Amino acid sequence: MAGETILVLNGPNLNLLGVREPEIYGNETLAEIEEACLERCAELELRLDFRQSNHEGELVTWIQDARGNAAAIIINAAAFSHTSVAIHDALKFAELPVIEVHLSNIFKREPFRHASYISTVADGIICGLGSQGYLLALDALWRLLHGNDEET
Ligand code: CA2
Repeated sequence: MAGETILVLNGPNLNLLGVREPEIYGNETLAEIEEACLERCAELELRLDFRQSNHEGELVTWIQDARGNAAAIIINAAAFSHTSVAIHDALKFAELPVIEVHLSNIFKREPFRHASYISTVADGIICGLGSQGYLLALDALWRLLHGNDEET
């Protein structure tokens, strides 16, 4: 069965997805996004560890623990993307492939969302494609981990 573990981290308020602001973030709940990621991981023979926290320190601890336990990280740090040097430092320390995901196109929104502390430590960034961004990130990581010579 499943091979490498992909840690998918979700930051503050993403537990509210599907409940409010569907015009910005879509209709899907975070549980539905997790389910779609699980299905894609099954196809790619990856193991999924999908988490959400409203607490910066908890996200930092999970990133620290990923070193040696996960093969790569997908992170939507939500509002912490725009504020957290601590998450930036933890991702740097983890020395793992990192893909930053945002549901919305942060560059089409308020100027304070245009800068992300995650982007400078990420291998790739996907934004504006809704929940599809998580699935694209899984596909991209599979290729990063296995090279470009095999087709899925
Ligand atoms: O577009 C994204 O994925 C964001 O990371 C979402 C964050 C926002 O602060 C970032 O700038 C962009 C906000 C997540 C909060 O999600 C909510 C969902 C439903 C209702 C209220 C907030």
